[in-house]
Amino acid sequence: KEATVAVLGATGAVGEQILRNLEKRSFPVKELRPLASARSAGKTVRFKGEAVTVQEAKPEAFEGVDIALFSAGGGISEKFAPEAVKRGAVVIDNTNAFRMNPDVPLIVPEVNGDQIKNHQGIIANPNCSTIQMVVALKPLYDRYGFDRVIVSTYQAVSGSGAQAMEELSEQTRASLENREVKKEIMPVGKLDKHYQIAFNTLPQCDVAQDNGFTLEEMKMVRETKKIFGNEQIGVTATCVRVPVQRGHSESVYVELEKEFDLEEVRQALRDADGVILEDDIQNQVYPTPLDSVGRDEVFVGRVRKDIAHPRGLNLWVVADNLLKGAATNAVQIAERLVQA
Ligand code: A2P
Ligand code: 11C
Repeated sequence: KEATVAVLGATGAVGEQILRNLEKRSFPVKELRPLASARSAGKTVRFKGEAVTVQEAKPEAFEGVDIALFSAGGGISEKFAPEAVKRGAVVIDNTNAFRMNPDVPLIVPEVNGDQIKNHQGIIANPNCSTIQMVVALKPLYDRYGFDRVIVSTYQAVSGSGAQAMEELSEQTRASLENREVKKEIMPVGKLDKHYQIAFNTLPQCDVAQDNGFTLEEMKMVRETKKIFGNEQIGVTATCVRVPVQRGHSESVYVELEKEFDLEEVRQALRDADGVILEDDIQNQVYPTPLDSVGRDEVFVGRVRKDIAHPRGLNLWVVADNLLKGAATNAVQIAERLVQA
């Protein structure tokens, strides 16, 4: 079925990748409607070799839209999702606005794609660092079970948007040229205090919560429970920003419920939907964020048995945060909607 598709945030880091993904996957687009702020109205975006004019996001812009992909920030989603749904669109929302709403399915197609049908107009795309972790853990959860995950992330600046990518480049140039390093965005654009990200790591992605964790860390906790449909799964996360443009990496540790054979674990990962195993440390084979750029899959390496716990398993999980972490996952959900 052909669909009229709106992309809200079409000029942003994720929006741009949504357009590329719709093209690459030959999504049946009847009409594309790129939407952004008033600042971008009249600019054009490239789609299937043509320049398509960006419109200002307004409620009327959703008239006649079948599928609306949102990636313009949580506040914008809260404002426009009800307007789009009222006009008959299904919203696939990339922000944190509706993820924990019980009426909104939180979907990673490889893990819980069967729940897409339960939507009432809005489907949420999980946070990028959650998506890649649950895709890698799904085959292990099904085969061996677990109720506790310990994760540390190494997150690229593109998770904070196009301006953050520009800030990393400019800070790197300024440092190397002994110019003043301007600190305006990282770690969190909307906070007043900023740190240098070039040649540094920052143990903060998103705002602080009352419990001492950051919102990014708490997203990993809550979203993992919801996606697996198991409130008993405990996640403890430390989310760190690193001076990488694209591609999030994660050190993931799980204690499996059943005994496991390492070769069997590797085979389960090889067989899993959306996973590519790159695991041979003796020959220096493992995934890196740079190699993940432009790829839709989740890459797993450094698979090893904990020395201190007989059922402990360590993994290194890498994915392009703008693709499987955002645009690809959203377009995969849209594909299931048009196929239904
Ligand atoms: P614009 O380019 O007009 O500011 P990123 O995550 O890379 O920072 O991108 C954010 C996206 O969200 C951009 O496409 C941006 O459009 C869009 N956006 C920001 N504010 C608004 C708004 N008030 N209404 C609609 N879109 C917005
Ligand atoms: C980051 N994970 O890397 C964030 C970006 O809740 O969708 C995505 C934020 C979100 O900073």
